[in-house]
Amino acid sequence: MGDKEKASGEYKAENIKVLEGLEGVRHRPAMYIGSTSKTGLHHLVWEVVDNAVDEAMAGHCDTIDVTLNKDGSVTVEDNGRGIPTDPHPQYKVSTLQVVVTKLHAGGKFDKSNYKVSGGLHGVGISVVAALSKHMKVIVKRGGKKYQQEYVIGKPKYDVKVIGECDKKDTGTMVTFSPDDTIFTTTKFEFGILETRFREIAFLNKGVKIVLVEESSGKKEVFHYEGGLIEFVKWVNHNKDPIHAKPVYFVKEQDKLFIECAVQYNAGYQENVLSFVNTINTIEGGTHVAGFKTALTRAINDYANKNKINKGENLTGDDVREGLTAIVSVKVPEPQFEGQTKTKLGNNEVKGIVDSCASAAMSEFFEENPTVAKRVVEKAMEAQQARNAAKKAKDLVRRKNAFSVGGLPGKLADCSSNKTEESELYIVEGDSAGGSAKMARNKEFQAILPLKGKPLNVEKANTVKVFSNEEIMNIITAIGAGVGEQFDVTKLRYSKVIIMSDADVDGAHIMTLLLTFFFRFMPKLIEGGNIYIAVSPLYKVRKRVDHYVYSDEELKKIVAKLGGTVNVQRFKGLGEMNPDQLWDTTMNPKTRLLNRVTIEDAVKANDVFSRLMGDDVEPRKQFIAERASEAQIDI
Ligand code: 1YM
Repeated sequence: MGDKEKASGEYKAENIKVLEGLEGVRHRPAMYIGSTSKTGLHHLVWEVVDNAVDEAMAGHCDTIDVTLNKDGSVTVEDNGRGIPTDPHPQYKVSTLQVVVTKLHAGGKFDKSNYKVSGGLHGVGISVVAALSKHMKVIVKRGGKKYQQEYVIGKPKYDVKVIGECDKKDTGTMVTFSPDDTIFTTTKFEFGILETRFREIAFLNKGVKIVLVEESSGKKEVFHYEGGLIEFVKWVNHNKDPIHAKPVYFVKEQDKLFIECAVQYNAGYQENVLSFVNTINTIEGGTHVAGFKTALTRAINDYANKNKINKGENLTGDDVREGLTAIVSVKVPEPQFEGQTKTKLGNNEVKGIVDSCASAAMSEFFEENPTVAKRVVEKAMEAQQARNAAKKAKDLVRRKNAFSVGGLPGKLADCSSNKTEESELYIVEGDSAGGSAKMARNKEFQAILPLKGKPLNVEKANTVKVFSNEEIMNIITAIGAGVGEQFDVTKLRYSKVIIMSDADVDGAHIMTLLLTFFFRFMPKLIEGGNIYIAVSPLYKVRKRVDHYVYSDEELKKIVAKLGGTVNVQRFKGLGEMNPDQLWDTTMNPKTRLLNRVTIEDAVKANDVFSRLMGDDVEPRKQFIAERASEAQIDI
């Protein structure tokens, strides 16, 4: 370590704090990586790549290579400074060994460095070592190549020099094979890695990430010099932008780094994606609050100054119709809050983002009056639509005045008023609705039958949405309101279960409803309150009844039972008698429910836009792929 490095305080071996041993990691892996399923497995890659990204954010690295090797292992290589290898003052072994074998060992205590450490990220490379049956690290630093190997986190030998290299050639290479006694699957998926790496590359402009899958020869390079400008265009790629050039600003103030890109499209949905140290903050937080306040103020100021909007001010909802925005901040010491620990809590961030965004937006509007005018006009349309929608809502409310407690007439409510035990079944068609009403347990199951296909909210403006009777029935039945007014304490059911036929029409209805929930009640999805009931396709009778959920399963069962017999195909839920419906789809003891979760807002948004766009093919494909999955990660 040179004197220069010491003086700048970037890395001091004695700064590495060691909290505890690694035994606990193998004992309770889920505590460190969330789960031992597919999601947890991919966390291992995020952990290692995060280290390389930290190095890139600190300005020392510009290329990260990730290779899925033929033998099932993964290699992550960066061209940063290389993990330090000098002896650690306390442990008297190489710092590299301390970093890999001790939990939470990290040297980045200097707050001028941004570190990826939120949610489950940031537990460190030691966790990866502990959960791998084999790991190898090679470091190039100071003209030498060092190596050490580990078996379930334990070093096989001391760090050794294995060769020389150019002094300027530096970096870290980590190869690991996940332990198959810990994980339910050890197969990495190109698609999952691709989505996250694209996001990382957008958020760290200039950083190049190369993903290669050796077995298939697939290769993707993620490298965006335009950063968030390209990100916002990419999110809008299947929408219709109302201005070609996104609004863009970047600012560094008080060790806080802020970057934003904004582009309006002709649609009606609001889409603000936010990140803190490249972590997707699904629940928003102070950075998003600051941005939203600034946007509303800047647009109102412009409209008032230029006398475009007379009278009533535009609200936040008005100015965000058709808005796509990426808000990315880098904070030295982020505080994460919320249910999924994806909400930024640092109070100081709000004001700084607000003032930066205000200045940048106002400047952009002054310089681009045509765009500014279009944006204001769009917000004014939203304002008119909102006022019309309010009238429509009042009308619906009055219409419903004669039904019990303002609830929709079609709702067969349950008798319990305890949210935690109550369930709402949204059922396709009146005939299935009728069977469901007979089949249900009245105590805690409510039934809301739907007439025909629900409205595609992706393609409708707010007036249309709020004057749609079926949609209003769903909103009133659930009871918690929509959008920013959504109040989870008013929720009337803890489970909202979509029950549609196991055919293409049923799957279409399901996606239309999911789109509605995603756009208008995303908190219900985030809170894990939305479920899809999986109903059987066949009944095979031989002494006892077997309910069968797929064609594949049918083949197996028929083979096992020794030839067909008695196979009944259910054409729809309405064809089942109430007993069958109860047994297969409604009895909490025997039914199969898929919980709908939002894993990644960026991916979800893309999926929904593609799903609900004009192109029919991707929709069919999605439905075919996803409809029967055990867990739907939109
Ligand atoms: C493929 C994974 O781990 N790269 C990496 C890690 C470190 C450094 C550089 C680094 C950091 C610092 C100084 C510093 C780490 N160093 C440490 C510790 N890639 C990968 N590249 N010099 C090098 O933070 O000051 C932990 S990670 F603690 F040793 F400094």
